[in-house]
Amino acid sequence: MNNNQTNSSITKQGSKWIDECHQGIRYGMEGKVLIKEKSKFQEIMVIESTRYGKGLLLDGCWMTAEKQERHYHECLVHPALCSAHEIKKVLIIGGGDGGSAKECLRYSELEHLDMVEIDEKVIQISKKYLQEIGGMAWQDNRLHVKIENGINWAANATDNSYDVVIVDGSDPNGPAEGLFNRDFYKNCKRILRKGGVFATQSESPEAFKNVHIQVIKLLREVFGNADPTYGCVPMYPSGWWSWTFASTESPRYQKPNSKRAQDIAKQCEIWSPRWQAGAFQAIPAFIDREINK
Ligand code: SPD
Repeated sequence: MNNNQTNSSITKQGSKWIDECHQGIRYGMEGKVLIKEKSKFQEIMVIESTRYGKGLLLDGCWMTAEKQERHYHECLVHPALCSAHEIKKVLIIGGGDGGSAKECLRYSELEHLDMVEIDEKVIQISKKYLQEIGGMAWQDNRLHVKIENGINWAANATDNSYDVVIVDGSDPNGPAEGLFNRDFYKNCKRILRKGGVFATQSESPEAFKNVHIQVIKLLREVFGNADPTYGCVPMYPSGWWSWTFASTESPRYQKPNSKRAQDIAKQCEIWSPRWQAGAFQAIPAFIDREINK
């Protein structure tokens, strides 16, 4: 039997194909649209998919889905939180669906988590439709949600005020554009404490090759140490995604603290110290050449 369906008219009743179109390729899921609204910043859509549960799109681009989110959030959060010297105070810029916050709040050492999300509607809609993604994060009194522009937040925050800074934004067009530039990265470095770690989603090495390379190069210039990791998020363009980590004194993000890692790995679907070691090694040759020349 052939399970591949290439004809968009063959869908379950009431479902249709919902696609992100990128560079002449469609990345799609079969499902139903539950809500489609315009906020001050973007179009927000939640769908119920046949395969990956409920999913979120911003301006027509896939952000996350219930049965995919751990492929992304675990890989963004745990290399940073397992390796920073301390993790008492953490900042997430973006992350309005709550998935990164949920991963951060697994650490009992964490005392205070600021989440700075520009679009309040993303949070409202995620709380209502995507409860599985944020889990209990929204009820955790260590989480402090600020509705603000993350670039301004980083520019105005006090020096040495966070142990970890995580950037969980969307692609570099629309509201997330300023999360990919030097001034923003300089502020992130300034607000990190000694022994701190910076983490950002850094797009696809295939579908967003230039942005991906630029992020790594800029972070190396600003922090001194920065390295990408690679993994699989099937719903995103090319399915091949990256997260880049940076720190000042040494590439400490490559060495998870074994006690923390042991506790967290038990709760993870994708991340483990072994996954992390492999992910830092699995640099595609064409990217390796570009970032080291
Ligand atoms: N092209 C997709 C980029 C999405 C990166 N952020 C996703 C947000 C999930 N919390």
